[in-house]
Amino acid sequence: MNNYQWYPGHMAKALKSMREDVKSVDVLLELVDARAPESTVNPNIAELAKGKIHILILNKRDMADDSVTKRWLEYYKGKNINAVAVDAKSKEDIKHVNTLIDRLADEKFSGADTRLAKAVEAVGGKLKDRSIKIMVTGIPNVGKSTFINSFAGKAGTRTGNRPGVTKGKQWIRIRKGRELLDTPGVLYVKPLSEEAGMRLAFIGSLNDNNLNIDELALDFLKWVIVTYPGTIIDRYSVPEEEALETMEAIGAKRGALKRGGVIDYEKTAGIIIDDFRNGRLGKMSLEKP
Ligand SMILES: Nc1nc2c(ncn2[C@@H]2O[C@H](COP(=O)(O)OP(=O)(O)O)[C@@H](O)[C@H]2O)c(=O)[nH]1
Ligand SMILES: [Mg+2]
Repeated sequence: MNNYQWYPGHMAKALKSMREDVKSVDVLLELVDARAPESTVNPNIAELAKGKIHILILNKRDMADDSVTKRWLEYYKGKNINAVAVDAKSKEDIKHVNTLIDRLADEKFSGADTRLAKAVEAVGGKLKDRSIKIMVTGIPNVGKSTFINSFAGKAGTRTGNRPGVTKGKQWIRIRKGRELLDTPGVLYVKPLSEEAGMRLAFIGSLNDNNLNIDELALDFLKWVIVTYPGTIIDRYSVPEEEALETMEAIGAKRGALKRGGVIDYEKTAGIIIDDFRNGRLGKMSLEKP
């Protein structure tokens, strides 16, 4: 059976909630994982982002292979897609996102606002400055909450509930003329292939409770030994052999043993996956353009 299942029920429910919120939004910041941008992209984004500024944020760039991330950015540029690579915890990177939003918002809204302002003035009125509304979206575990915290910063003040936003959600005024929805839009993806599902599982975007962790770690070892040779040797000081032998060697080395000295596969698998997800195996990309 395929270890990398998805759940259409979640997807439909999440989409419904997001469709409501997105109505009052000008800018959609779509977070994907810089290590696997293609597999972590939102399936319904084209529909949701229609008429809005859409920026692809390749998050966790600090965990990805820099040369591959650079290629992804060139790839998106070639497709006229706004994309920027960030580490959500870096102030400097957050600044880059703000600069990009300002530039795109100026291009898109300024002209229209000026014309509208002139028309309003002509009849003796004054146009009230309207805030640009920003929303973050992405599949599970791409760093939405972390990004929102950094992006809102200390200056972020809640501006209270307003019509058009789902109950329990609020706008945060992040600076003059910019408001951010405090809750991200979560969407789920149907993996396009078993490999895509595997990548989602590696990075923790599929529910671990539904995964066979031993199988996941074996798949990961198979992949990493071929793609980033030397990684396993460096980290665990064991030879890189067949995935199963390598896993057993890691288990033995780390003392992940059951009664009688047999390898505890589940524990060993947990160590490997945890090391990868916490960046302890080094910077790696799972997909190339
Ligand atoms: N290294 C690194 N870790 C990140 C980054 N952004 C988020 N994380 C980590 O990724 C995990 C999931 O982040 P979270 O914000 O909860 O993701 P969400 O499910 O999309 O809200 C957490 O352990 C974060 O600390 C990043 O840019 N770099
Ligand atoms: Mg979250």
